Amino acid sequence: MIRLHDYPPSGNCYKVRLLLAQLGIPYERVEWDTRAGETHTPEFLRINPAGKVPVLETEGGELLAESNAILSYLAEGTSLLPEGRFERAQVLRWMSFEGSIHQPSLAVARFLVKFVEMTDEYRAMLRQKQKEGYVALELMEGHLEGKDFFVGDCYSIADIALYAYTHVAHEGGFDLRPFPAIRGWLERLSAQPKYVPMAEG
Ligand SMILES: N[C@@H](CCC(=O)N[C@@H](CS)C(=O)NCC(=O)O)C(=O)O
Repeated sequence: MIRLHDYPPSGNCYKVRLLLAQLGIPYERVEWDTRAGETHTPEFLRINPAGKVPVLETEGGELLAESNAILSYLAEGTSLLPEGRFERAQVLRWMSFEGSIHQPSLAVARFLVKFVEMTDEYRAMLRQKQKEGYVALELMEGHLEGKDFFVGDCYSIADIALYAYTHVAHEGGFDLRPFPAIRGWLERLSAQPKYVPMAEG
């Protein structure tokens, strides 16, 4: 059986749990408490030398790190990863955007608000991350106007990748009221069959 090396509060791990649930794939979970440093133990570093979850362990025992790589692996051959060359590249585009612009701002802001004891230095960092996060949200809003999903007319892993930290953006101090297209898209995603929320994922 597939095994997921997981940490429940992590949006990156939730992306994988959401996709596994929607594809109806059974899996085992091994939890590592990142805040207690468990992903930097010799035992975990053998699983991922980068010291980060999620990591997927395939049925054959292969190890795959990086949430968006895991989404691509699991979605292969399903409707969640389009077949057309251009559409697949668009999925990659939005997952790259998530990894390079969206996650480093929205996920880090959430981390600072939720998990870090505030100092002046962290407060300044939070302000910067929120500024960058709003730029990412503006871009998403512009793209989603008049569209149901990020790529073509279909729900894809690009949506799942971006959903994870957008639906908890308020936890990082973001106000989504000025973003009606994003709010509509969030509702559409949570209405998908076999949706699981983050806490129960
Ligand atoms: N780019 C990676 C980021 C993974 C990541 O930052 N994981 C966090 C939890 S959300 C982690 O394991 N942090 C532990 C640490 O850095 O010590 C991905 O998309 O999977």
